[in-house]
Amino acid sequence: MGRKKISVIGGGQIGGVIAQLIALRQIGDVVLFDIVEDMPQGKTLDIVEASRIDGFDISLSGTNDYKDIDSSDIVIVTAGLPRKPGMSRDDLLVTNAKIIKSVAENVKKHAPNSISIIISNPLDAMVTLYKKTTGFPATKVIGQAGVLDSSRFSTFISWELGVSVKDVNAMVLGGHGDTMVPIIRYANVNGIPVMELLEKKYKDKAKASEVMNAMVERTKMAGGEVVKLLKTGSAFYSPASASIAMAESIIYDEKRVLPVCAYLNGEFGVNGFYVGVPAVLGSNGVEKIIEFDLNSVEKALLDNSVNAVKGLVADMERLGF
Ligand code: A3D
Repeated sequence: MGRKKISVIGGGQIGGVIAQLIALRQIGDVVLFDIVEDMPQGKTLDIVEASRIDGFDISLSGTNDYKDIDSSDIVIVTAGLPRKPGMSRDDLLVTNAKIIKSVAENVKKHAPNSISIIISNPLDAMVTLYKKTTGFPATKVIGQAGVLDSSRFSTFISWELGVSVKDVNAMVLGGHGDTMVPIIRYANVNGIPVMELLEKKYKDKAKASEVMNAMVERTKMAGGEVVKLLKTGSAFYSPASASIAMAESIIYDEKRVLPVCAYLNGEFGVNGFYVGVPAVLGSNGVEKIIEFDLNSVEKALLDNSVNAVKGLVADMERLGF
């Protein structure tokens, strides 16, 4: 079996880190595409010149020509503007919709059999537009949001409890906006419910809830927290890592259960929309949506998030996309 070909569309902050991670982990060969002349060529040259030091041996190239993405196995889309301080992800809608439409048309032409992972914001709307423009099967167009949002939630839990983040399992569902839904009930440390550990720590149920709610709120606003600190862009290391976890599950057919932005056909009561849910990722893309029972509070929160996604998609359609 030859190495997989992974094309990264958008060679900015996230695209550059993705290219380097693919090299370091030797997951496949990389083509980094951007409309800015010479920049993706410069970035990939810089990365490949570390190959002797880091000990990787793959092909990395930068391009401004979509022909070079021909017959890619995986396409990771990071093209589009990031947020500036004070902006919501939804403020990027018009600018990034134009970009995603042109990217999708070109991927459809040059890499029709690829599986696409979309990162550009506003995520849920951009995945929807990309799927519509390419006409690819929904199982092969997947959005990255939940892997990162869940990792942020897990990080805050590990700090609060003073335990290794490796033993924390926590999941965030719904749209990738301020309405996202961190699932408290199933958050655990090696199987032990986080709420139980918080109640033991504080010996007070109300205080434990207060601490958990603060972590939930921080998770929902975590992207904005980074934007505010960086001042000139948004998070890029962690979204890049999240997309690599998804790509690896697909390339190695790992069948990991990851929270991803997937197209729903009735699951969780949602029909015909992309929403963040747990799904099995394997060599065919989204191989299965993992449904589980939500309690009434979780259901109401998810419905609220789904409504926000529906509103955003409706706005995008009204704008002619
Ligand atoms: P940035 O460093 O600006 O890189 C974006 C790149 O896209 C630039 O190099 C542009 O030249 C390029 N580009 C613009 N138009 C086109 C086009 N038509 N075709 C190809 N490339 C083009 O941004 P970034 O890497 O920091 O972020 C990229 C996107 O990811 C933004 O939309 C962010 O909002 C989004 N983002 C998503 C998450 C999620 O978890 C979903 C997290 C952080 C950022």
